[in-house]
Amino acid sequence: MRNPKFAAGVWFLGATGDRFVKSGYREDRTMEERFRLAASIEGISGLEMHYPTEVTDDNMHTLKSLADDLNLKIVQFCPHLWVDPKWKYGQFTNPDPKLRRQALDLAKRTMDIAQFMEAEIMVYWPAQDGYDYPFQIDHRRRLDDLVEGLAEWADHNPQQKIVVEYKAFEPRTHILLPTIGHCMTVINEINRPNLGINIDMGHAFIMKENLAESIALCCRYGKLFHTHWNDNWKLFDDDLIVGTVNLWETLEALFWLEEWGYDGWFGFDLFPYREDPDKAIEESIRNIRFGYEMIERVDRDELRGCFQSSDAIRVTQLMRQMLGG
Ligand SMILES: [Mn+2]
Repeated sequence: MRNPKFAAGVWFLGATGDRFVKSGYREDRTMEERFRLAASIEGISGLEMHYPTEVTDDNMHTLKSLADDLNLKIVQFCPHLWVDPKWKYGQFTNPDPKLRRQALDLAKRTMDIAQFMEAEIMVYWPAQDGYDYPFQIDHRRRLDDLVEGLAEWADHNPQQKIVVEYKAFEPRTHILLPTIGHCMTVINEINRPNLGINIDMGHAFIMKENLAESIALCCRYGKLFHTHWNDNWKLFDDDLIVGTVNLWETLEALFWLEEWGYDGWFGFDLFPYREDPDKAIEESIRNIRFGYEMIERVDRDELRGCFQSSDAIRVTQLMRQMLGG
């Protein structure tokens, strides 16, 4: 797999604000401008987006035609539940059954539109499903709701692939299903062929997961349907350019994805506040491609031989060889 399929999230192609510069560090772009910007990036052949915020009932036909004209596949299509304050206490796990039902209805409607958009994957990010304080939620009940909600959504259209994207915190201090282990347990319990996982590399990093190990658990059960790429300092979801901080873990992930035969998308979930988003994507693509070149500098069978001998000294030498040493 020397030519991965790369997709860009449209949410960071416009203005990206933080809580200090709320309106963002650059001018915003319309959705049409974001589509065209993505299409101008060498290597990008897919887009990721949300309904009903980025894609709306009014613009969906126009945007689908534009994507077709630009030769861009709609990869990820996601119900944007966490941006509506009415779900501040939970989406599929809201303690109010009416709000829970509304969240599921929006997810199902998004799934219906995903058919029209010919989207490959739908994402469920629990986001507001979680808590901020001890004793704030009924842990037994909220987990029931999450399992039942995901199962009901998956059964709404068994032909449509869904992935759960785990992340431990932000916006809540604790989001449900914070790790690959939590996620796999629930996915295997629900046990639907169309329900899998999206590993966001940065979300794994903030829980000190080693990517290769998380990938192994997910691929063991055939549940790695999608990947999100970025980097961070393992304290917060910084969404930096791929491979800039945790280079070795990223290289090992690239190696193991190839070993597992992963043929899914590489989606960029970056959040460059100050950098041009197209440049941040271009650098991420270059780093991933260069990562493969680095891995290629070492004989694959010799590397596999190290797994047998567990010879860390030889591994160190091979790692230096990857760096050109
Ligand atoms: Mn992500």
